[in-house]
Amino acid sequence: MLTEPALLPSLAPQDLPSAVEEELAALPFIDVHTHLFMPSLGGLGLWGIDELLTYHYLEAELFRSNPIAPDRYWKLSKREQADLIWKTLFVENAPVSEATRGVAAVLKAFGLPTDASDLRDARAFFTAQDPEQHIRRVFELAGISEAVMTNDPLDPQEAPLWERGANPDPQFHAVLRLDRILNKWQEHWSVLQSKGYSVDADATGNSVAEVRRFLTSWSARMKPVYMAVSLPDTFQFPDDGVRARLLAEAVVPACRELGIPLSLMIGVRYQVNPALRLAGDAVGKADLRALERLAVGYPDNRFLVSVLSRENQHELCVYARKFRNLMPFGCWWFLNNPSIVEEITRERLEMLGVSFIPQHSDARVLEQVIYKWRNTRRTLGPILTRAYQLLTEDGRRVTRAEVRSDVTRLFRSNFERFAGLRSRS
Ligand code: RAT
Ligand code: ZN
Repeated sequence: MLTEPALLPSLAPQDLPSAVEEELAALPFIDVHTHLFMPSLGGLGLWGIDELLTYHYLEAELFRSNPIAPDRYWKLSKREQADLIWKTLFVENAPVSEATRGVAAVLKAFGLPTDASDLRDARAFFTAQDPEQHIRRVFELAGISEAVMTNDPLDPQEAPLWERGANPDPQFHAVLRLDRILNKWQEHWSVLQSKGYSVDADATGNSVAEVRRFLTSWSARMKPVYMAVSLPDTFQFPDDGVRARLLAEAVVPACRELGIPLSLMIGVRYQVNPALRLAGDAVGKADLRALERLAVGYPDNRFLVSVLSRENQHELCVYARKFRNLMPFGCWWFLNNPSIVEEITRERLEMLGVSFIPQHSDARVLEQVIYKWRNTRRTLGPILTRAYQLLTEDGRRVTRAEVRSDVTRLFRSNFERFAGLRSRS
């Protein structure tokens, strides 16, 4: 039996909501997956009102409420696109969707009008910001201490910046993204070849060893906290394709040697409507037996896993109960809506306790972290409170220290430990 002093001072049921809310507000979170960039890669980073409005989540919504043909839309300048989205989704309609509401929340956070007929004030505000100071302020407002980037060594814009030696920044962590190598080998093997790696179109001969050499060399340059790939709903492992071979023989051993996890984001149906470009991807239910084979086949590797289909979420929890080398993270993309986040997070808490990472922002535009993390705190507060209320009703009160420790695990230390962050220099 637990002794009374260990439980004291326990929280009375009526104090639970505010205790949870305060702990969530006080902790600086780690944003474990974004598309943001540290200042030394600054040219790549998106920020400001025009980028916020032309986020691909909003572009998808534009085409539902405005008759403009995608072809015509893509010919407009960024400014004209932003004006059109503002007029359609914010002036002619109330911005009630998750992605539109987010823009309103960002404007409000900076004291800008949320119901203006045009973007003059917002543009003037963002243009006046010093980029580096602005990043620090946005992180403060979002309640995050660090953001994990997505860094593509085969991106023609990004790679040269790293090759010249990009200055690291303590608020940003790098991630070696593998989509071009694992999903688009046919289009990219010759790029590796042009960089001095002896690879071929069918990934035969030395190719696998050379890909591993490439990953090792880029890891030395980027110091990634993990490697990552997004995968289709049709992903199978093992199979006799190039992807599975490169995964098994180059990526997995490289991650193991470096002591870093591999992040698998599974369930995208790429370009079901190519006319929408980035907004043209959809979702499909995946066969998570592929994940099972990775987890069981490589017990010394660690896998961060996010699945895009709502239908796969329960299975992912079951697999996480079987394999401690799987870490479920985030409610990704089409799942990042309060109703779905709530369902998934409750399921995870019920099945995994606090041994998972509830959310990442996936921000592509700097200021999005403000609304995305605000929404996460708002959704998570009642869910955690409810879990503690049920526990209290069942006779076990919780202490403030326990709430703090749970919140810390969920939004910081599960990631730090799983990625081995603390053991790095
Ligand atoms: O959520 C998104 O913005 C998607 O377009 C993807 O970028 C996804 O997050 C990914 O990293 O592949
Ligand atoms: Zn992403």
